[in-house]
Amino acid sequence: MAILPILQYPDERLHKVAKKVDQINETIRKLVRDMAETMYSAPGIGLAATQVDQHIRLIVIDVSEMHDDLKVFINPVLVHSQGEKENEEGCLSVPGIYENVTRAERITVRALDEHGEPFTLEAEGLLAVCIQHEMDHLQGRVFVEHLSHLKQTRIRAKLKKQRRETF
Ligand code: K1U
Ligand code: ZN
Repeated sequence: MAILPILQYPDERLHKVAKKVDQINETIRKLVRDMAETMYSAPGIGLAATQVDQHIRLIVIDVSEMHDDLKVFINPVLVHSQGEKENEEGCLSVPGIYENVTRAERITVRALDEHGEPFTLEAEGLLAVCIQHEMDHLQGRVFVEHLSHLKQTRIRAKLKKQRRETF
């Protein structure tokens, strides 16, 4: 397995729209394992292929405390959403920034697993927030782009300062 580099906002590649996976093979399963290892080591609770510069519709998520409930979504489709709720979000591509975003409270998503088996999942709470955050990544959208232009400008300045101080 391997830990993959994660693209950092405002890298333009984070704005690419991911393409459908047309064949679920050993290459895809290796990417799933590498993305899971990258997510767990970050640490994070989700990761979209876009964030590791692979522009295909693939997401991994594990919101369990014990890191023992990996969920793999290939070609996910949101089939139902209900309600609205504001939640604090973070992003491995925007380190150190946590902001409130309003999203659907309950969702139903259809996807394929890493063996190509279709499944339907109803989610609420952190899992629902995380699925919507990761599906945004597949559309080339980073969570800070839900915020005002003023907040986005401030976040970019903060990240620049953070990076100047690190390197
Ligand atoms: O997409 C990503 O960069 C992953 C992101 C997912 C996410 C978190 C919170 C709300 C919505 C989506 C993260 O995992 S950020 C890190 C984080 O939230 C976390 C890290 C360790 C333990 C618990 C949470
Ligand atoms: Zn993210």
